[in-house]
Amino acid sequence: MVVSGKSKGNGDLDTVVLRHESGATAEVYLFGATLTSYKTADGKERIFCSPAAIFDGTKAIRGGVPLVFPQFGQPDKALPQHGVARISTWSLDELNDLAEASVAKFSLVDSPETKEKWNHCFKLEFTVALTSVSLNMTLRVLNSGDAPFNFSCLLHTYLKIPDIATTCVHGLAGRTYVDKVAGGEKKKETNTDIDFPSFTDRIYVGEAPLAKDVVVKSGETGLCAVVNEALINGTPKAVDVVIWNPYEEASPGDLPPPAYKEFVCVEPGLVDTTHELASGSVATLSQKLIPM
Ligand code: TA6
Repeated sequence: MVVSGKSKGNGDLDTVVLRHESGATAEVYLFGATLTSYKTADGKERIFCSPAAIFDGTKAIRGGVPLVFPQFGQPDKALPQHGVARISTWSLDELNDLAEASVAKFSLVDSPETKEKWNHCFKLEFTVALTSVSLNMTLRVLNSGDAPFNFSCLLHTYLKIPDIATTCVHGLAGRTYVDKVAGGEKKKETNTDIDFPSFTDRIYVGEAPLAKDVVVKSGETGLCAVVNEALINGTPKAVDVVIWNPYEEASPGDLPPPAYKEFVCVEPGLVDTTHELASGSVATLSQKLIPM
């Protein structure tokens, strides 16, 4: 009987390894609650992690699924780029091996350190559910304070692919996107399949249908179906989808070329605008990976 459990990863950092009876596995670092590996039952790795990722707790792990909260990018200079969630150590609250899924739940609450940068009370929960055919990740944001706050959140998923030159993302045709490579110009997606001939950094803005399914393909071969959705107080919200590949020109130091060739980021979020969360209210953001 395979069982999930606590382990140690790179840099001797605490991790949780999820093992499903099908043979599928996943690994999550308590640092940032960063999922760094998802292997399907056939043993194939579906998540990209940089070979130069830093595992000493001084900066976000490069790759996997970094959790972005309470800001996307760095509009508030008092906060780190992409906020505090991915650079904080989370707690493991639950770990259950059920027939249908192996599930781990992590949490992070505000602290003097976070309040120094962002003076609000919150509780984050990150739930990972591993099944024989899928991986479901849900980030839950609770405003545990007495006053509303404005926030953004995102799952910064690095999907492993054979080659960015043959990869495309299907399902965003017709959507408006913010092209950050073109200075934030708003454009309309006219392509059925988005390919990646060069540095790409786009926010596909949420609209109806509010949840958003895309398919990542290599040539005409489907690699992974990706289901993205968001709710606030149980009401579906239009989920934004960020698509990123830095190519060599925008590759950061912990992502030395040619690593950019091996991943595409497909990132569900509430990021195009900030969202207000009233005291006691809850937002959830989820992504389900269904490898093909
Ligand atoms: O994926 C979108 C993005 O905001 C890009 O603009 C780029 O900054 C990327 O995230 C990586 O950010 P990081 O702070 O992890 O280097």
